[in-house]
Amino acid sequence: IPPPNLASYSFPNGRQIPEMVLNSSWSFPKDFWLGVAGAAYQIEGAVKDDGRGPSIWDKLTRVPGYTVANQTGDIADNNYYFYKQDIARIAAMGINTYSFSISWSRIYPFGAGPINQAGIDHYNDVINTCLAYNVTPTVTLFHWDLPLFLQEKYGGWLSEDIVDDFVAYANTSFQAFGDRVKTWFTLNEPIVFCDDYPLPDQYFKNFSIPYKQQPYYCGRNAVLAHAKAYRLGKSLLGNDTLISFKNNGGYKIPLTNSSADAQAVQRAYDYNEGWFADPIFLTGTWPDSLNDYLSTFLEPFTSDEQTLIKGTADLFAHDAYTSQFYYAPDVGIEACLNDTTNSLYPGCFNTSYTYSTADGGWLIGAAADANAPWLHKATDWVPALLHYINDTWAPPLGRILVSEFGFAEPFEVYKTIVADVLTDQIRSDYYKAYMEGILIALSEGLNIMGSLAWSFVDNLEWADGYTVKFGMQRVDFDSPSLDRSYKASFFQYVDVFKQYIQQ
Ligand code: LGS
Repeated sequence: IPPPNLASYSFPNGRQIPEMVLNSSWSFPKDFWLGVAGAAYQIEGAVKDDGRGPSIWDKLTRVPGYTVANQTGDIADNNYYFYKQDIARIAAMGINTYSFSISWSRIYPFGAGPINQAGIDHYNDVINTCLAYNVTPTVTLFHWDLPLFLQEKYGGWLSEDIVDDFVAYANTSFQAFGDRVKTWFTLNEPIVFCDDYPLPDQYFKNFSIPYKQQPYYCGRNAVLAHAKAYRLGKSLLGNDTLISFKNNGGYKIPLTNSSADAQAVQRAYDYNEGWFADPIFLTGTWPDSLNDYLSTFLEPFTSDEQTLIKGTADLFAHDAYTSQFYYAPDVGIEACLNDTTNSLYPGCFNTSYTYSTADGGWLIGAAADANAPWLHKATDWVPALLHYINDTWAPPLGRILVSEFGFAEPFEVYKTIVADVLTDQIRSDYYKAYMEGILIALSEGLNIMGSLAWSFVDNLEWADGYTVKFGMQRVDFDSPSLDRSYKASFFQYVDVFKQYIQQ
């Protein structure tokens, strides 16, 4: 792939690259959420305790080779038992918001049916502990750990049966915790659990739906489940409660100035962000370019469904880690679209992480990457992406939340000296540049509600097991008490905030 020509690149919203940074005009509003995030299966452990039922991840981690070294979340950070320490430690750093997910299988061990009171008691105490420490809890209902029974009963998200079961689970959670939890995310990154994270065929696939179409059945059911849960949540909890889903995706830069690459970028946004954001924020249905393909096999949303779906988010919660280059397939977009055997169909865009390969791509977005062009610096792409979201999906009251961002420092897992792990310079630079990117967006008038750093501790990075570490705290996995230690990046994250918080 040739290096991109960035010389005459301009942002789609006409935004110019700031030549000089006017730090004096930067500030975080007083009510900015300085947050951290985690998710149940990645941190809790205790997978067989207190009546929890199995989730698909308990089974996936038993599929030989599915995770690195067959690592599992059986113990993880043992946060199920150590949550009080974990909350105390984030509060001590000055964090004001904690984003966690509920394990559906702790509330409904069978996915549906009998409720497990121990699960409700647990999350009640997590929430109460947050409040006792002046930390605001925000809750994600579904962060990929589907109760195994629902997968085996009807194929999980591939079946429309999931909608009612999800809404029942959401209902129970809203009723149990809604008096204290004022921000809810229904689904975490639906594109990832529908498309990017294929479940092994032999275990989970529904063979009555052609393989290539399965992500879109999942997506259809996910949108409906979200919309129904949203409507229910708002009617139960009222307007002071904010509900949305967590979308995800980085800033997309065309590799060249060709119109084909510009089209590839647009198609990528349609697929990656628009698949869920267009129906929920704009139209009640898919973006046109996606719809051209989906309408060949998927029932379109009825007009009643469109009315149900449209307008079911109170903020745009976006997980954005990086910027990436996009370009048209070699054959061109038209030829790609006409070629149904093409593995890229229906996307017809390619993506590349041109500059950093040493770490498998995670480094993209770091200001510290000496080889990164200016456009890769978080101070440039973060505000550009936030403007793009604001201009394209016009969230209510302009509310945008960076609901995940973070950095897996290259080579961290190979460091043998603990002090080297704890002085994580590159991750620190990433956090600083990212927060400055948010400050720039704020100074340009965007309503960025807060930032939730992923993650407050090293944890199970899904199929990567414990070999990819996103934590701002190290966990000593060899110590019996799984001791946590702050890394320098945690201080850096908080320091930028302290430096610019309105007095
Ligand atoms: O742990 C997950 C984090 C880590 O990085 C979390 O459960 C997810 O919600 C979220 O997807 N997470 C995440 N996303 C980063 C995507 C970065 C894209 C760059 C990939 C380069 C190979």
